[in-house]
Amino acid sequence: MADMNVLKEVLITGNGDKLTELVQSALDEGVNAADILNKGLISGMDIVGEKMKNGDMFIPEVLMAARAMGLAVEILKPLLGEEGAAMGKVIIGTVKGDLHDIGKNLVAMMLESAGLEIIDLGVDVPPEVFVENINKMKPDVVAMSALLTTTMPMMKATVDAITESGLREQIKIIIGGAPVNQSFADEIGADGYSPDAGSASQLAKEYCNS
Ligand code: B1M
Repeated sequence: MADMNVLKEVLITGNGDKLTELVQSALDEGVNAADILNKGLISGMDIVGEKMKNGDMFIPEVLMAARAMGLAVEILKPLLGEEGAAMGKVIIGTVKGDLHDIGKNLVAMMLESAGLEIIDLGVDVPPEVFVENINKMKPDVVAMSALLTTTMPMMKATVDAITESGLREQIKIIIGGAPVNQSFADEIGADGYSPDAGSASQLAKEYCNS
């Protein structure tokens, strides 16, 4: 039977080929795709984070683990979708100064599989680029991701820029990422916060339908 500890170990070593093999065989054994993602890949990435913090892993190794995770997520992607598509348009991006995109990509993937149209602005997105795209693309929801405590203030700067541009009333703003929470969302004037990709998809659907 698939062992999530082995999967985590392989993720940490950054061996993408071995990881995708393990993910495929876990699926073949009937393990649920969401369990592989949450109990294997995301929890493996948490260990990578700990090792990074303690100086036991360095940036090139973390990048290899991140790349391996991306390959594994590609396999899971078609299996994580939801039924019953809701219509709506969402702009998503990681805020300026922040290059972390694994969580943002997972959120984008869940939203897409929930039937929403996604405009992914990528990483390191300045407030004015969010504003420009809201103007041009007329989304229902804007989703922002930040993984660094130092880039959290950029979420407020982005909300402020959207407000100053006069576009705030036309959209809902939702935020997420490891260092942020509901009270930070309230503090910066966002409409909502989601701790993970699944709940982000629920929240975005709600806002698109409201
Ligand atoms: Co970085 N990094 N990193 N890193 N990195 C963290 C975030 C860190 C916690 C590691 C640590 O020290 N323990 C730490 C931040 C400390 C802090 O701010 N308090 C850190 C640091 C310090 C740094 C650098 C400064 C290191 C350096 O250069 N000295 C540097 C900064 C670069 C920059 O951004 N300017 C840096 C660089 C990198 C890499 C490039 C090497 C790589 C990123 C590769 C990539 O993304 N393509 C990397 C990685 C991989 C991590 C860790 C290990 C893993 C992040 C991850 O992908 N997690 C991370 C430690 C950790 O988080 N455990 C760490 C898996 C992912 C699925 O989870 O992104 O949380 P997450 O997303 C979740 C939820 O948060 C939520 O849903 C997702 C899925 O459920 N969510 C949203 C996310 N966005 C959302 C948006 C929403 C809703 C929900 O919108 C509505």
